[in-house]
Amino acid sequence: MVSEKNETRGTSDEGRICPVAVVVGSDSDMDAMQTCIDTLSGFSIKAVVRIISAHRTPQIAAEFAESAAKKGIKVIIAAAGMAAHLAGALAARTSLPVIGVPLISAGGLEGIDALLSTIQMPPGVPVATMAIGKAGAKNAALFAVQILALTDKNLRDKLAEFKNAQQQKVVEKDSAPRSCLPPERRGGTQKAHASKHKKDT
Ligand code: C2R
Repeated sequence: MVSEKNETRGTSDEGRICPVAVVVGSDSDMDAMQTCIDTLSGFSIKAVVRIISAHRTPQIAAEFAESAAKKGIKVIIAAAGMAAHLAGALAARTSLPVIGVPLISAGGLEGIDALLSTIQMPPGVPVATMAIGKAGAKNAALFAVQILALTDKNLRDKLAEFKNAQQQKVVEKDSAPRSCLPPERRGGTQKAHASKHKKDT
């Protein structure tokens, strides 16, 4: 039986409706998924975080998925290692978008086991599967933000800022002096690169 406490935790965090739930199969997955939680926080999204296993707590998993939409959750992120059936099991019981994150688990097959278990869903029950590990954890958060941004202008603006900042970081790194580059590229800016390219063509 699912306790009253579990019901409340699933609805909100500190009395507030959370649009994203981050569900992990075990507390041993929390380190990898902290990246996901931190990325969501960067967009001022506080997630409901739950440890639920389709294998070890199947009843709680079923009840969580079936009641998620009416609790105000809009996107479920499900992360697990080994035979990662968690995302698929939740997706089977809700129409909310489910984003799966395959994780590397001690004793597992470097995440390939979790990747295949998460991505190879039968037709009719989609799970949006991310990359293995921390890259996937971060992208799961961004994908959830993109879904929520469809109906939230504030989030759309924040996503645009995020993309600009990300681009800027790469451009700055590209401008840093590097001895292996030809002299005209050392310490050059993107503009310098563009003008050289123009001259060459
Ligand atoms: P423990 O570290 O607790 O032994 O778990 C977890 O996500 C974790 O990566 C080992 C691994 O088992 C995974 N697990 C699943 C599911 N439940 C737990 N794949 C599930 O329901 O899919």
